[in-house]
Amino acid sequence: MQDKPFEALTVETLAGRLGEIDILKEKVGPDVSAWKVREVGDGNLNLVFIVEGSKGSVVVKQALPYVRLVGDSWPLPLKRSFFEYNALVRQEKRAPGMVPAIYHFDEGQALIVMEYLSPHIILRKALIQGRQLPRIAEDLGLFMARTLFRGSDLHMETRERKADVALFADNVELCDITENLVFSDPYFEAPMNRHTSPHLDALVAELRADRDLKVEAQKLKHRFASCAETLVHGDLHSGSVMVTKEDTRVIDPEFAFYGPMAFDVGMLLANYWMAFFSQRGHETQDSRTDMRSYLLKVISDTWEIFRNEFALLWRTERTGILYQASLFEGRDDPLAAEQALNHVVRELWTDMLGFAGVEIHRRILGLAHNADFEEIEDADLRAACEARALKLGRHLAVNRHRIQSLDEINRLAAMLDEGKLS
Ligand code: SR1
Ligand code: MG
Repeated sequence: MQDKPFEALTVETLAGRLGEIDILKEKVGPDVSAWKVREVGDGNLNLVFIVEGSKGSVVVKQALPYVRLVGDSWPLPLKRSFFEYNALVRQEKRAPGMVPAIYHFDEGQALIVMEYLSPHIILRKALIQGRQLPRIAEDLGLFMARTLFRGSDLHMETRERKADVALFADNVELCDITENLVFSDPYFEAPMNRHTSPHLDALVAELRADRDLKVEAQKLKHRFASCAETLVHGDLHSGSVMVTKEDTRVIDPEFAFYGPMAFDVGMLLANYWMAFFSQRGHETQDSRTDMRSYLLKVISDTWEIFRNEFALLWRTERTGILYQASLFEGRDDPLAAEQALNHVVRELWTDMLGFAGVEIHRRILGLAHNADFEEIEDADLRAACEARALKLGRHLAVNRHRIQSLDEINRLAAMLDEGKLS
């Protein structure tokens, strides 16, 4: 039997088209005519529906054959839904309980039916509102260490890993988005770029003329494109995390592919630094001083938790072909494996800082901006916040091999934020 051709769901057609799927009736309720459907997608790419019924609710996420943000002038393959589904399955195995439960996947219609997370909200929205989430550093530090370590040749059986590298290598178009939007477009006048103008024009010209910065951005792109170390989430910013005070979940891994281990960590920390610099734009009568301190602490804690968990997995789960235990755990040299671990963590550190730097730049200079800054209505104030972030981003990308600690970076961030450095 031939598969039905792809058709985008609508609020009106969803119940009729998905009402026969047993798991949906079980989760939402048997009376399909009573289902309430809302479209809530506010991301750049896909449709997202919440379906409510007498028994409960589910989320239906469907890819569109184009980039929603731009329209059908930018086609984008539906197969990204396949990669998202497969990444979610692997993430659940490697870091249990950290992604939504998956109820149903339809490859032809590019749709995933999954757990409705409630009362969760998107982390980015929470941070803009000035809400402090007590669990994010620990939960996301552990999530990254577990998924990144367990998806690499440090842990996996290498035949299985190579097959998986080949599977995800077909996620070409989403990698292409990142390769252009993150690593190249911010550094020249790419057609879809925009920035707060004229306020940032001089700084933007300076950054685009900065030879050291452009070389570093291309070195990072080189790592991104050619270093198939582990299955990365590929788009781990604060819009890809849903939170309550008690729970943290990671969503939206459609950009997943085998890439450099530090990419997810750098992207996440970059989004925290941007949240930090945007706080002055959201400060009304309520001071955001505590929120700023909280965000800097989240950054330091996330890295520390990531590093400690990575070290624990190194000592207890290093079953793969890299730095193989039989070579390093001899009785005569107990420190050899620790020396190798220090080397690997040092490389993660410098890569992470570089990826953070370019992620900051692309969110202010490129096509896809962050609500953290976009929701600051006063353009003077927004530009002031963005300029500080751009300067930190340049420092991270260019000086990453010389930077020793997050304390050092956070002190610099605080000085920029307080106008003590220009
Ligand atoms: C054209 S897509 C723009 C951005 O949206 C996604 O969330 C990714 O971050 C991508 O770079
Ligand atoms: Mg997304």
